Amino acid sequence: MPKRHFRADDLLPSEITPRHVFEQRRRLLKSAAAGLAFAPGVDALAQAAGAQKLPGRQSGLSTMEKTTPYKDVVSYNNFYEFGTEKDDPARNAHTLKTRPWTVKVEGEVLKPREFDIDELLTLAPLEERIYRLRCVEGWSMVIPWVGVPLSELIRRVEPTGNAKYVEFVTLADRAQMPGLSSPVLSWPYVEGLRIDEANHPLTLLTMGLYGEVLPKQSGAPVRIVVPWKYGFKSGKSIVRIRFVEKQPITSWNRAAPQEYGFYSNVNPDVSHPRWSQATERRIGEDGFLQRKRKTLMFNGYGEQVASLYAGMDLKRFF
Ligand SMILES: Nc1nc2c(c(=O)[nH]1)N[C@H]1C(S)=C(S)[C@@H](COP(=O)(O)O)O[C@H]1N2
Ligand SMILES: [Mo]
Repeated sequence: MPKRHFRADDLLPSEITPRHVFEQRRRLLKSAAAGLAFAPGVDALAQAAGAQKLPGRQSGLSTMEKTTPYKDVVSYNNFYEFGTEKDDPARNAHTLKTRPWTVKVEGEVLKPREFDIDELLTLAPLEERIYRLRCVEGWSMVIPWVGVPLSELIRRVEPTGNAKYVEFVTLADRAQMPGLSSPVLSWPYVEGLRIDEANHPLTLLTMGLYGEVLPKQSGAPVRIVVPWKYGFKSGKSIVRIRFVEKQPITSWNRAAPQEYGFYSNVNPDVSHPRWSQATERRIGEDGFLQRKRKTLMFNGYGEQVASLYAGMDLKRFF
């Protein structure tokens, strides 16, 4: 893990929000943290859905890009357990029971244990991190996530020297998840990271977004967000975290190994076999005059994470 501290400015490879716009947004977000309304529409929508507030302190690791409108964040989703169309999760995820909820942590650790969702919420001060999320399909969003560094959980279970990888297993319950009747993926949805990736300060154990508890379609009650990797690495509705010696077999890699490697770092130079990854479409901006954005290496987080892959051929380890 790099020793230096990051500044928000490190995260601005392309577009810099004018200072005054950023300051204004910061003030608005601060008032949100204080429990006041912050963006027209957000609160109304969230309240209608019965959402609970979950503010986090502003993180210096946030990008200053404009956030994707809340309504797009909660209506355009990938969560195959609730269907494969983008609007299926918003329509179907109401059957997900998010409490009580525990996450079992096991494998190569000295202190295996279960964490109740309420313990995860108090592991460390909640932070709001505005991160880009870039899907392998070629679209992206900018979302104010709320969570704690995953490293806060990891240090409490004390991984052994054999813990080289971390496997994330998500809920698979046919009674709650209509999508499981389709064999589109092998269930449960499994993802994995190398231990240094899991411990990286950018990797967020995420319980909320836009100042509220995670909506069900967004992976409630707890998911991972790994901002420099394609979105599918960020597993939703996690029930088990296993520390292992061997690289885990992940659901997408198993389904189509030529298309989805284990690393899946955002990389404009490595095309998906069926399409280029050179550009992306920012959700919420689509319109007639909207130009495509250039995909950034490591989704714009290269300065923070490139050292994790020093000496690796990223075309081979895609
Ligand atoms: N359990 C589970 N997690 C998942 C998925 C899924 O189908 N099931 N889809 C992934 C994909 S492909 C993406 S792009 C992101 C989307 O997250 P969002 O809908 O919150 O934007 O979730 C990821 N996590
Ligand atoms: Mo995705």
